[in-house]
Parts: sequence; C-alpha cells; structure tokens
Amino acid sequence: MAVPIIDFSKLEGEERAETLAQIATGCEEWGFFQLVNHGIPVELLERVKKVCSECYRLRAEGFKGSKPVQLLNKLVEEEEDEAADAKRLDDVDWEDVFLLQDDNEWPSNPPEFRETMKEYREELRKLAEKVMEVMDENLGFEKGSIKSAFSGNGEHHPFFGTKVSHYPPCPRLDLVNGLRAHTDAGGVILLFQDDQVGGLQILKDGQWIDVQPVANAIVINTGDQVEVLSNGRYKSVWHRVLTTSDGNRRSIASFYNPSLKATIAPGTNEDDSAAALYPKYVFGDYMDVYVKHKFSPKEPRFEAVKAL
Ligand SMILES: O=C(O)CCC(=O)C(=O)O
Ligand SMILES: [Fe+2]
Repeated sequence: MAVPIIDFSKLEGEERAETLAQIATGCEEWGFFQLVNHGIPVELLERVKKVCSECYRLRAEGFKGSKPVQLLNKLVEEEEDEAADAKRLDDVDWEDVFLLQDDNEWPSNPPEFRETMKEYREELRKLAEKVMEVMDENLGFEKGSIKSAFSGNGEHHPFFGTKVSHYPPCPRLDLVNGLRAHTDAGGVILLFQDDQVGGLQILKDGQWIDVQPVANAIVINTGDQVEVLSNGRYKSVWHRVLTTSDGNRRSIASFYNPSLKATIAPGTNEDDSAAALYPKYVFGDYMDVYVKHKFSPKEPRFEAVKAL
C-alpha cells in the first residue's frame, strides 16, 4: 500500500478525466498524494535543496544546544542513574525549523538563499492554486471557490508560509519523534521532502504507512479547513515524522491557508448549511485553539470554535 503518485501534466491532455479521478481518490481516500511532472523546474528544485542544506549546515551548531537535545540528554542521564526505562519525550520534536513568510526576516546566508526561496515560493503558490482549482472541480464547486473562501471573498490575502525543516540524526529513536502526530490546521500543504531519507508516515485505516521518498515529487495533503469546506469529503489525515539514526532529513513544507480573518464553513452557499457537519467560524479563532491542541484529535477543536 503506497501513497498515490499522480502525473500532474496529464491534466492538460487526453487523460484529463482519469487524472481528475486520481486526484479525487487521493483527496477522499488518502488525504495525501504525490505529484510528479508538476511543472516546477527540476533545476530550481536542485537549487532549493542546495541552499536549504547549506543554510542548515550554518545553523547546525545551534541545534546542538536546542531544547530537544537538552531534554533528551537529561532523560538519558536519568535513565542511566535509575537503571529504569526512560519515558518518551512527548512535548518536543527532534527538528530544526524556521518559517518563511511574505513579511518576515529570512536567513541571509548562503547569499543565494533568499532569491532561490522567493522564486520557489512563487512557483509553489501557483501550484497550490492549480491544485485547489482541481479540488473545486472535483467537489462540484465553482472554479476559484476554495481560494475565494481562503481570502474572505477577496477582502484579505490567504496565508502562505514555507517551513524549512531538518530532522538531524537522533541517538535515541525510541525516546523522541521527529515530529509528533497531528493533522494540519490549514488548507493545502505542499511538501518537498528529502529524496533519500524517509521518516514521514500517515495513518491509513489504523496503520502507519510511509510516504515513500520520490525524487523531485511534491507531496500534497489537505488540512482541517479543506475538511470543513468539503463538509467532510476530504478529511485531514494524521501524520508524523520518525527520527532516524544516521540520516539528516530535509523537508520543506509550504502551507496555503485561509487568512486569519476569513470565515470558514461547509460548502460554498447558504443552501449547503442545512446538511452542514461542521460549524462556521473565523479561521483566526480556529488557530487560537489549534496552537494549544495541535497534537490532539481535531474533533474537540471544531467543538471549541462552535461554542464561541
Ligand atoms: O516534515 C515533514 O515531512 C512533515 C511536516 C509537517 O507535517 C508539518 O510541518 O506540518
Ligand atoms: Fe503536518
């Protein structure tokens, strides 16, 4: 059983109908799928890998003094002293991470980092919007509906953030996760994962299965807000990253989310509200709940915003 791999270029040709159907299956049955021939130049992807790895190399000393490393060292010491089994660390992730947004400070080294990542983000933003239009079509929404919902009918800007992560080698795989299990809060997530080192897993029919590394593919998944807009047809799926002992996994996740001011509700018109399985709320309120309960089930988050 493997996460579907879909040739996005076929959307333009004779196999359009099959490709739409594959994406519909990816959204409905998996919540995750991998796109190949997605139109992002391989040459750009190669530059992205290079600048992110270099940027991490320049930051790596910093990770050695970070909270997960300190906590793990402490736990291992305690284990040695007490000759007892150490408890897992359940409140940290073994991850070196920073976020790129339109309006924050980006690393200035290596010198090509900013220009490369700006170019990459523009490409990814366009790809996200194309994927959202496919979802519109598959869900029977008017073209542009999801984007419009995310922008509060054009009054605000959707959020677009890119998280540059590295999961350094970890000495105790049994004691800490790369990233704890969660569903994503937002809209559509586009992940450029390491083509050598695996570790990402999704929960499918009660089993954790690997999202196999595929060189230069972009992994797409949907977050809690697409679950609400689709009234439960496209469920956000639990995923996690395992630590590895020898690899150093690079992963670059771009989040195309609603504006914090956008109102989110099932469907695209008032007629849908009767059969709505989810509440209507402002995305910023959802995020206030999410940041406190990211690693817990999503249903109580929907209940919490419903009660507001
Ligand atoms: O690094 C990965 O592969 C997954 C990242 C992720 O799930 C997240 O940042 O929400
Ligand atoms: Fe995630």
